[in-house]
Amino acid sequence: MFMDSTKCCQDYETHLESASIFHHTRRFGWLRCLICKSRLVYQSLLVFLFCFTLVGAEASADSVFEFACEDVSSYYSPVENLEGEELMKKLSLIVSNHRALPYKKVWDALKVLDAADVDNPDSSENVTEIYSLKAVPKLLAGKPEGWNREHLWPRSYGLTYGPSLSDLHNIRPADANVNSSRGNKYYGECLPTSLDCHKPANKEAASDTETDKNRWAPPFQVRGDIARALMYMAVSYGYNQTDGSPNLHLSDSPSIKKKEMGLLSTLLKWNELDPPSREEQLRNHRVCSFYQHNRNPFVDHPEYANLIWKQGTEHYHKDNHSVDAWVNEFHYNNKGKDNNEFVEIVVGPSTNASELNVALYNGKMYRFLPLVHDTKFTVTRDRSGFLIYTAWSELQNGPGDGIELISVGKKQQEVVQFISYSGIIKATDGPAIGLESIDIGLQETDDSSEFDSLGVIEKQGDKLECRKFINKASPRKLNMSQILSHS
Ligand SMILES: *[C@@H]1O[C@H](CO)[C@@H](O)[C@H](O)[C@H]1NC(C)=O
Ligand SMILES: *[C@@H]1O[C@H](CO)[C@@H](O)[C@H](O)[C@H]1NC(C)=O
Ligand SMILES: *[C@@H]1O[C@H](CO)[C@@H](O)[C@H](O)[C@H]1NC(C)=O
Ligand SMILES: *[C@@H]1O[C@H](CO)[C@@H](O)[C@H](O)[C@H]1NC(C)=O
Ligand SMILES: *[C@@H]1O[C@H](CO)[C@@H](O)[C@H](O)[C@H]1NC(C)=O
Ligand SMILES: CC(=O)N[C@H]1CO[C@H](CO)[C@@H](O)[C@@H]1O
Repeated sequence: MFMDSTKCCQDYETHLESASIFHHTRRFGWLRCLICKSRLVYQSLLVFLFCFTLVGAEASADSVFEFACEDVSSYYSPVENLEGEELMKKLSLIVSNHRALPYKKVWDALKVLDAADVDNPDSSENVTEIYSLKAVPKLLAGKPEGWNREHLWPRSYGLTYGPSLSDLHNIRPADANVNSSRGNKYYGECLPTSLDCHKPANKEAASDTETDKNRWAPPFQVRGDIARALMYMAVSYGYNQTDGSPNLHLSDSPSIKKKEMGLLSTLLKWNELDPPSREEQLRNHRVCSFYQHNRNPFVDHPEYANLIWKQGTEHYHKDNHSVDAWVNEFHYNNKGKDNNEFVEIVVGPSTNASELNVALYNGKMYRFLPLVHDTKFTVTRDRSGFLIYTAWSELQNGPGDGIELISVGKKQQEVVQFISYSGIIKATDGPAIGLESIDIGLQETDDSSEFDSLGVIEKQGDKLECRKFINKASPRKLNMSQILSHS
């Protein structure tokens, strides 16, 4: 009995240190401690006094009160092994029952959640604006020369005066001018044929933003953040809305009338290209602990996105590939700072390289490189007529890492090759989802030279024979000892 109650107060103090910056939540710390203690079945007056004394000594203490959302693994345990609509519904039940803030309280919450100094949010004098990524003084909240509350999922797409309007997962500070130029455009990159594409999207917006008549693309650094925020909205407000609020949905044909925001396929892509950052995870945690007592599942589990929305996509794997291409050589680890990292793909004369992508895996997929990406890959032609595509790209070191080659045809995508270099891995998302890799059985180490590489010396169909090239990496060139064969 004594142990339990003491723990109550100890947790309370530990929590304090990590969260001592949050003055506004401290104030009722003592009360929460009492609440916590009253939940202990064997509470005693003695312990009560003991604890109360501690509270007195730590007058600025935060609470021990743990919200369900703080235990991340139990929070998601009900959705284990689910996918598709079932996963979405279950997630909705988990996240939708949150504590909604009054809309006017959102200002103060953003000053903490989006503070420019993420590690010292309370003392930080600025917030970071979402589309310009510039710091702006907190004091300019709501001022025409300052920042305002940007709804990533626009109000016109179905937010009413219910909890959806003030949901902190969906609101970010934005420069007042940039906010108004985004208006209620849906998210997407300009079409290549677009005649009215502006880059940047606004003179105050970051240089890597763009917009046309209907679409709006935020800076690369936050594209994934925004995608995951919209996915949260579609899940949290996708079902059973009351008081006349519509259910929200994502789609590739956005419609204000149908409350369908988009572009879904673009958001899925951004989720993969820009995985959750530390800042984004910290923000999610703070929304849970200090405000809404719920989490954005897609920040904790970005792979849920494809499990829900990519159900319709056919994953097509066959043994006899119509595609003649393979990962031929790569370098990922050496002594000291990794240098000269690259991946080289060989493409046979009958294969259209525009339809090939490389996906880099670290258990999950974390980077996607289209072969025709003009800044990533260089292309050289071998005497045999084979093309050699080489990207100087960082590759992960360590277990669970792999490289995948995908062919993206008209309707279907085909995993052409999925290799790994530190044991077999099973992909948990991306195009290889559910597939096991072929381990090439060779590794580089922290003692490798920056001129080493691993590469194919012979290929017969799907069978690869690889070799470690010590000090003889040959990016952009086939190795002499390599025998090309059309499978
Ligand atoms: C929607 O309401 C129905 C009927 O009350 C309920 O069975 C279901 O669980 C609800 N679904 C979600 C996702 O809230
Ligand atoms: C806050 O932002 C302003 C620009 O808006 C900048 O001049 C100032 O240095 C920033 N403060 C800090 C502490 O970074
Ligand atoms: C941000 O822009 C939207 C769309 O133009 C507008 O409805 C909203 O009022 C703006 N927010 C503020 C606080 O000005
Ligand atoms: C692959 O091709 C071989 C011979 O060309 C054939 O026997 C085999 O059935 C094919 N496999 C598949 C999965 O199509
Ligand atoms: C190669 O694929 C791209 C993209 O699908 C397509 O636009 C192009 O026409 C193809 N080229 C050939 C020669 O088939
Ligand atoms: C291991 C191996 O066969 N390496 C060969 C790769 O190609 C170079 C020439 O480009 C040869 O010198 C190496 O022996």
